[in-house]
Amino acid sequence: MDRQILVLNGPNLNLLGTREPDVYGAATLDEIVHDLRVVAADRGAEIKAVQSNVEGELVDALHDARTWADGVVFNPGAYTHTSIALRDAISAVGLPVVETHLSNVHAREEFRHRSMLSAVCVGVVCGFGPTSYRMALDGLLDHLDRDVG
Ligand code: CA2
Repeated sequence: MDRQILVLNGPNLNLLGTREPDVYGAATLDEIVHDLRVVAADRGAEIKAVQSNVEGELVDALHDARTWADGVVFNPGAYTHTSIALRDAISAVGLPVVETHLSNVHAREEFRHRSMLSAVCVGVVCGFGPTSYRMALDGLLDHLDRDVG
């Protein structure tokens, strides 16, 4: 059966392509997800995409993923830097999660340098715009291939 991947996006990422193109690029979230579906199909994987501006809904999406997903590509937005609830949810579900960012958070404000989530993720990709998502998906699928052996 095809691998099932959750592509999860946090607060404000629904605005992609409409504002701050200098920081976050011109692509909309729908375009990014469409591109990921093409890449995923090529590798025998299927994507379900969820975006929420609500921290608890992101926790719920991670809990739900435990019942159907093999792994998660996750851009937690600003919750990256604050959310112990999301960190606990990632640990609790035990799915491989790749923390993914459009921008290079380490080249930005000091408060973006710290992630509450990186330590419980299998990997982190940042700084490549929409390509970050593709790299995260590729890395996740490679990780899953290795896991199965
Ligand atoms: O670089 C990333 O992907 C971030 O996760 C984006 C978050 C930011 O808080 C993180 O530090 C890094 C912000 C997402 C805001 O998205 C917007 C999209 C269009 C217009 C305005 C904001």
